[in-house]
Amino acid sequence: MLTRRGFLAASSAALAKGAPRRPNVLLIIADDMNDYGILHAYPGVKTPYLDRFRKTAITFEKTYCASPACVPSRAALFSGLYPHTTGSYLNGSDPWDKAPLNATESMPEVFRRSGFTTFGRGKLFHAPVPEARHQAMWDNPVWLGGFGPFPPEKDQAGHRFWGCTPWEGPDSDFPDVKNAEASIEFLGRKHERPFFLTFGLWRPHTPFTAPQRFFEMYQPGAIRLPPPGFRSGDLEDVPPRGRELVKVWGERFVNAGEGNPEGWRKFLHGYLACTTFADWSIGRVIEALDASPYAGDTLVIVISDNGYHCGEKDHWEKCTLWEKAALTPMAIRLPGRAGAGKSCPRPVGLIDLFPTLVDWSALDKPKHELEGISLRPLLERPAAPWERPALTTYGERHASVRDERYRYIRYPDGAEELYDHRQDPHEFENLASRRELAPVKRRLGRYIPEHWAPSLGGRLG
Ligand SMILES: [Ca+2]
Ligand SMILES: [Ca+2]
Repeated sequence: MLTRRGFLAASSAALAKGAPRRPNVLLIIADDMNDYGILHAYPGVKTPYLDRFRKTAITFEKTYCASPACVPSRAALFSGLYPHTTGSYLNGSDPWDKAPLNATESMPEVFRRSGFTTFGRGKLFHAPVPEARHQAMWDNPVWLGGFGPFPPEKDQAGHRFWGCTPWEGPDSDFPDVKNAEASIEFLGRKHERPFFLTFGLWRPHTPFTAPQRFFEMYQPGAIRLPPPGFRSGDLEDVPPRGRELVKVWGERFVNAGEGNPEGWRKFLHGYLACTTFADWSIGRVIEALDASPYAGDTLVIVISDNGYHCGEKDHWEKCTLWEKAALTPMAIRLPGRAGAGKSCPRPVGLIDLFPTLVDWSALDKPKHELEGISLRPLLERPAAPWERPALTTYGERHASVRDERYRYIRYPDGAEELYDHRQDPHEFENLASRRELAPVKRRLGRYIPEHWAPSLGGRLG
């Protein structure tokens, strides 16, 4: 493992004139990939490439998004600012051409100003970005792609995002495949300067279409129902505002759940197939890196933008404050593979990635203060002490704070939830009314923001 001195030496050496160039960075962002993947929270999930990657990386077992939806999560990731600072609380908030993000520097902009070649493909910000700003971020003409291909109308289950269909067309119908190939092509080129390559996937997000072979890797009869985090009647001890969040999203998938096991099995089959498809797309790019001259001096980060419910807490998709929506996979491979195969149990946030990269890659200081903190101490020593819990918010004044043991949730009306993960890893039993746990709520409540920026708009569901 690299010592702190080793890290500092590497950074100062990188800054010294004529020194070897700084390590490259490969950032891979899956969309809506929950803990079934890298963390194997669902029995039987198939992620062979991520499993192999994990052996070469440090896995952060408790990484939380700043917000459990694409746009606000990515706004926080790429700006280093929390939703309560920017007002980007929801999908549709489209923050990049509004204050304050229009006057900040995004992660790729800081890499570029610091002398890196930047290359971005696929689902990145998931919000409109002014063209001039796009050009300031990326050296390549960015091609994003989209959620398609969508299932044929007869399989759409009422909405083009809800269908669940093995795709019989060619792999190249999928933007993830095109973007993986563009990333592989980029890795095959000669680069004089260090690079910052971001590959953003559109899967396992709905619609659940994936090349047929990924569906065939799961036998429908062997798909476990219910998933391990499900308990009948689990919402009975959840306050009304928490149930409202479930209602906004959960009713989209009325054709699955306790009353419809076949629909539920189909949903899980689609999500698992798309998870395995994403695993393959991620694996192809990492294999290309490993076969390139950059294998030894590239920092590799694999994350998702939010977690995902597959019926746990009678809920589908994301946009809640519970573990299932807030927890995202994260594994980081250091150049030289220091710490390979280790796990870090400390609670951290995707918000911490930007400051970690500024620190690790010795980037020029961003023009604004970042709100996360560098994870370098945990990359050096995954079991190092860590005081700070992770904050996840969704909408104004909906806050969730996670330390290593507890999750504390507070809604705008003051209603609370408290879960003890040591006894209850699926957050079945709300302990918020237990008098003896008041000190835990007080301690975690101190991390709930006092000031909330005015909302930039968007939609709750
Ligand atoms: Ca997402
Ligand atoms: Ca419950």
